[in-house]
Amino acid sequence: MDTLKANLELFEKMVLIRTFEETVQSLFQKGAIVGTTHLYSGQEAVATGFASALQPQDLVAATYRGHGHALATGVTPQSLMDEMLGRLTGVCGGRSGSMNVIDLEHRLIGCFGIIGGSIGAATGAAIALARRNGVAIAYFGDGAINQAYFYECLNFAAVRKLPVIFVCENNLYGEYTPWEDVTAGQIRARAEALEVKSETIDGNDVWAVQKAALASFDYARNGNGPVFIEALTYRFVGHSRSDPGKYRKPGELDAWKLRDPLIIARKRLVDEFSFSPQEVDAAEAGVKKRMEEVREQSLKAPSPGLKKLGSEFMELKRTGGGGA
Ligand SMILES: Cc1ncc(C[n+]2csc(CCOP(=O)(O)OP(=O)(O)O)c2C)c(N)n1
Ligand SMILES: [Mg+2]
Repeated sequence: MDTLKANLELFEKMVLIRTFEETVQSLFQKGAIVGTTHLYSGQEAVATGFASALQPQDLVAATYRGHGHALATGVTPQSLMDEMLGRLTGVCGGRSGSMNVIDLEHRLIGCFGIIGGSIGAATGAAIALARRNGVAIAYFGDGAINQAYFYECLNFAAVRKLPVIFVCENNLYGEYTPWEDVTAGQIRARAEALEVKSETIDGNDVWAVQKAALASFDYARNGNGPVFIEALTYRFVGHSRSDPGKYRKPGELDAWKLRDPLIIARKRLVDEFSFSPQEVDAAEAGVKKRMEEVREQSLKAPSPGLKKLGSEFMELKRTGGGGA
């Protein structure tokens, strides 16, 4: 694919993720989506940049803030939106909710509600991938690095030279707590102590992320062992469904909004990649129109059928299976 087109596609992918999240938010507020949601708005460049370096044999593990990772990896917007609405046509048949999406067809081995679950899954997958020229990528937050298994997995991957890319998305908060209140020293120091190749990058510039991603995949795929990336970014919305974000420092959100990944990408497309503002606008409008169609189709999609779910539940109770 020519580079100019590929650059525009990075922007389109980020618009897709942002618009998807705005749609989820509005459907949630209307009561059409139940449970909870953790939106990725503001962090789009991280998943988009890393996904642009994936090869077909690679595998991805993400978090409960995983809609963006899923879309970037290749899960279709329709199947994901259907899933959000609990429909039969959803990527997991309407049973995963927002937090636990999995799509093996599109390399997504899971989105994990347990903090750091992605780290264990990707490290395990890398044992197999090492024999298939593949790389596993684990996305997780700044809060996950204080979980014990982060150290176990990083150490194991380093000792066994496993092809894992550990991507810590430092969005400054774990729920409502600033990362530095619960974390001693610098985040990257953990990787440095284990002599794991590491880098801190601007997680809001999709081309900076892509550059780091290409180098990381190359390094890991060639048998050199894991890579640890700290991507500096910020979420523009609350931690989850009803968080008004009162813990943010004054002016912090506004300052980060000036560094919105979509604004940065738009500027670079025009200034460096010779797109006209009208071409960028048209690309954005095209994605938004597509998402509107997705939303309409999802609202008409069939529900799994409560009767069937009910009888399965009774069967599990009868046989004592399923932990119901
Ligand atoms: C093992 C575990 N402990 C606690 C929680 C509750 N919890 C949900 S999200 C969260 C904060 C995680 O912050 P971070 O890793 O920075 O990710 P972010 O939400 O910022 O993307 C916590 C503590 C959990 N889901 N799993
Ligand atoms: Mg965080």
